[in-house]
Amino acid sequence: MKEAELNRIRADFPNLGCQVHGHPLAYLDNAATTMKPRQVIEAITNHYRAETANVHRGLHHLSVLATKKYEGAREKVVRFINAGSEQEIIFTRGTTEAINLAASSYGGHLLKPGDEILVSQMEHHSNIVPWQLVCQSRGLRLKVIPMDESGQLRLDRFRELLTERVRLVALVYTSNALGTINPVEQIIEEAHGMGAVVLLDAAQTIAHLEVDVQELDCDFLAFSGHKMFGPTGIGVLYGKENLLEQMPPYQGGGEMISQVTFAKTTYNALPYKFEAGTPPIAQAIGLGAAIDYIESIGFAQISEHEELLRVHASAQLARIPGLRIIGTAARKAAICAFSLEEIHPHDLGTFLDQRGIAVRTGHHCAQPVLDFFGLPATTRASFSVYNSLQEVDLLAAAIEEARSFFL
Ligand code: 7TS
Repeated sequence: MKEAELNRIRADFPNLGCQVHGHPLAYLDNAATTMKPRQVIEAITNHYRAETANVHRGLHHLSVLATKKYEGAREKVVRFINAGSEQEIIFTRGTTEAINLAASSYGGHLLKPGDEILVSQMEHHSNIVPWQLVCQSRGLRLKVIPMDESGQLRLDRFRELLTERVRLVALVYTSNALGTINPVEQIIEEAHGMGAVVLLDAAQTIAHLEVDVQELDCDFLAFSGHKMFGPTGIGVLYGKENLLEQMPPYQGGGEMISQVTFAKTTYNALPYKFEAGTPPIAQAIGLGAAIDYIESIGFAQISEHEELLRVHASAQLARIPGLRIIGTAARKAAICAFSLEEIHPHDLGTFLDQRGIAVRTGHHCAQPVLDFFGLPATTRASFSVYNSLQEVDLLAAAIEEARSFFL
């Protein structure tokens, strides 16, 4: 990307211009959440400033307008991931709630005792615990696809585990702790061959790669708005219509019903059956603006620039003595996790923060990954389209400095 183009993109993100401890911010914690462009901030504030109303509930002007914008955001999501229709897009609070919805409604009602669910060793806790809960309550079994030292799934073991008892595979598309991009196309095809459905956790993919649910043929897909330049409090569960039709509601309340009597309640049509209560209206509108923003840059440019950052960061970090990159899969996103000799990641994170560099340290809500590598925590730099090669250099120089300071 030309420098002028990068500067133009950076100028859209007011928060990138802030100072931290007297240094310009270098924001390298994009896997946790991304910054928001002014287009998204304006869409949200405009709703609250000039167009506040509840949706689907009023005939008055503002309510009609809010409904149009809220449903317009859903149409944008349909186009963005190439879903079949609006019926297949359920707004949730985020990836976590999307997976909980699928686990509770699909896992809790359409799977039978003795059925098996496959997850991988590199899942975020939000794609482990909801399945554990449903396994406990329904007598299902959870099995784990292991990975190798590079952080790639053991496909040989996946094939051994994939028996006809496996009814569902829940897999992370891009690992937040390792950066690994899993071969989801192949896994979906093989799982379908055994009659299992597949849920993809696309939280770390959605802002970085084009996702086409019809081409992938995944059965469910979950993602969060706040990791794709949108607000917190909004996410999506995509599900194939025929599956969502069979699933019972996840929560009860207003909006999700057709008729309520004390004798019997009937439910609303898709997707409203799964959207009980006043939905996150401003957040959905913000998500729609975030989709417009991503499309205005284009995935070609996003992928090219992030790949440049990944290659440069991997090379710069690899030169630092004693630094061990955790996650060296052949296909990786711009997420670089590492350990540095005996320096505790929290000490390193604090040291970097003093220089304005924001990284995340800890287990990244993926404790089984850290257990596998025998580490209590790692330091993780994760990049977005607005990061620069200079920020990578700053990070590498500050790590070198930390090395001399701590060792
Ligand atoms: N799945 C993956 C792969 C994630 O990385 C995360 C959040 C989630 C699910 C949960 O998303 P939420 O929006 O519902 O919370 N990951 C991170 C992270 O890596 N650092 O902070 C949050």
